[in-house]
Amino acid sequence: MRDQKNSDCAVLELDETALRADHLLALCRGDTLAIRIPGFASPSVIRCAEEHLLAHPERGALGHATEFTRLGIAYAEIRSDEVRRAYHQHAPGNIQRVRRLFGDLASPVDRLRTLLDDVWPEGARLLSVDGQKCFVGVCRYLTPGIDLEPHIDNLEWTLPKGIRSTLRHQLSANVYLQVPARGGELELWNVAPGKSEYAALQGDRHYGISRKNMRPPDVVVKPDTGDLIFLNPRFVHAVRPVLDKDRVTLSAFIGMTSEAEPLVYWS
Ligand SMILES: O=C(O)CCC(=O)C(=O)O
Ligand SMILES: [Fe+2]
Repeated sequence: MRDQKNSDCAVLELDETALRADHLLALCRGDTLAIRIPGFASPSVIRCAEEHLLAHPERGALGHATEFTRLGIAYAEIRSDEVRRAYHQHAPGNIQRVRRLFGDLASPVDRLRTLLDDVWPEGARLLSVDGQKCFVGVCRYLTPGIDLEPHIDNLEWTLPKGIRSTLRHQLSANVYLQVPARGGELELWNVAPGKSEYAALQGDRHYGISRKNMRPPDVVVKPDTGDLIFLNPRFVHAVRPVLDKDRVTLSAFIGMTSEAEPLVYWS
């Protein structure tokens, strides 16, 4: 298990135009725990999200966990062939729904996609699994009282049987569209458990690690509205309980095989 106490360069704060492939590689290696790009979503994009996204009529409960709501099915929710089919079938429509919602403005998800394409030597593209397009840009709503327990994320857990991922690294990217005044901080640990270590920390929980089994986080980041934050989800991370209003994000995972291959993204 990687477990180094070194929070010197824990969070790198950058302007969008300064982002380079090396910064993403540093995140993959665990040299930095997060990259924060303030103001990635402009005030007019935020206003548009407030008008059209926050109370979206199709906002629904997450398949396996009704305390979380989201817009669009995420790959990590796939537990059956039926959901897998629905996921791919609705992927293009779900992408277009977020795009349309921003009207004449570029959606933060599309801006993230082009940013990754520009930054990475071989560009970036939407992930396909077995020839089928994935969705990207799930909108997650954490309502007051809700938190995300310490956890890690891994694409491999929900790939169809017989399909192995060639990804060497996975990153998370979140654009913060609404942040509560109190709560909703992102907690990061400089700890990347392997499969069996994670299972041991988890016990018989259906997701995540109990907070009492973790030391205090190495870094706590309070996102600001409009931020884009990248993190490495193989390192344990969590979100503190949201207190006064919904915490709303647009979210994507990013996969990396090598510098000679395009990045891939999905939700
Ligand atoms: O919403 C956040 O700040 C982080 C969510 C998360 O768990 C992830 O991006 O992997
Ligand atoms: Fe996560």
